[in-house]
Amino acid sequence: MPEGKIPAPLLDAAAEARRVVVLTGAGISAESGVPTFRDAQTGLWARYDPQQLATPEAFERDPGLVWAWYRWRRELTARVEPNAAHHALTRWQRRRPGLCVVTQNVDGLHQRAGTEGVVELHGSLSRTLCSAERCMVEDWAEPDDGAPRCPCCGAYLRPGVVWFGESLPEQAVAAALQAVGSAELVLSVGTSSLVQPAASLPGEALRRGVPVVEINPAETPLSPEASWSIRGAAAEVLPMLVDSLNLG
Ligand code: BV8
Repeated sequence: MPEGKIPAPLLDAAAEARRVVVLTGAGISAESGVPTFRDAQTGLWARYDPQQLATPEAFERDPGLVWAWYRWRRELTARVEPNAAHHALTRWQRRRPGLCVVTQNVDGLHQRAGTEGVVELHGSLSRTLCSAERCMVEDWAEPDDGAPRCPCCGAYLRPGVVWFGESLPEQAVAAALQAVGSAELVLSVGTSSLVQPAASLPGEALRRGVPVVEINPAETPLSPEASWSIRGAAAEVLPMLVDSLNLG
């Protein structure tokens, strides 16, 4: 990607900023081989709409199908590695401890790349809950088919993620708002900027006069409002940006 793709004023703002917030979506994990919500799911799941599966109604209707989908995603993400975009954010955070990643992703790849203090707005595939008590469950008997049951109360187990129609964890929302509220620069990387309330976070910064940079190969509803909207893949643009900062 030509160096010129990153505007000089952005390089200056990024080099000076001490408090940076990076809002990430499924696109930052695309180059690790994790299908995004808008890409067709692969194989068996190609015929399902993830937005229909990631709901309490789908789980109520067919817990075995929804559990199998999350088990497939958990096994897929366990087989992939963080990519250069995840690693670039870790490098940046090591030079600027005030950098905070706020992610919509549930794949845990930011943490596996060494980024600290990741705010998970939509939970994590690595956590499994009792669907009745909502307590974390570490060990369970995996049935040949169907969803496993809680060893304590017998209710179905569910993934520790936030489904459409469910409220986000209060602590995560508070942490995200606090980070954006004190940010000097916000990046929005690899998200379609469609899912609320995450999609409203960059606007909170813009309203404070804080610059917002979007990195995405495609246009999104954020593109016309962003201070800079860079058309490019996260694993190309983020390393280029971080390497150009001479963070000392
Ligand atoms: C809630 C976890 C209160 C599960 C997910 C207004 C306010 C509040 C709520 C709403 C509202 N309007 C509507 C709602 C309801 C709903 C919503 O936003 N609906 C949308 C569809 C309109 N929101 C909710 O339900 C939220 N709950 O607000 O609670 C409430 C309660 C009841 C009723 C009302 C309100 C909960 C939302 C969380 C849902 N859970 N994930 C799981 O993962 O299975 S969302 C899930 O989808 C992801 O986490 C992610 O957030 C979203 C997908 O979006 P992206 O991450 O952006 O991924 P996507 O595939 O869409 O796009 C990928 C992008 O990457 C693309 O732009 C592509 O161009 C780009 N890309 C591709 N390759 C690359 C790349 N970019 C860079 N580099 C590349 N190489």
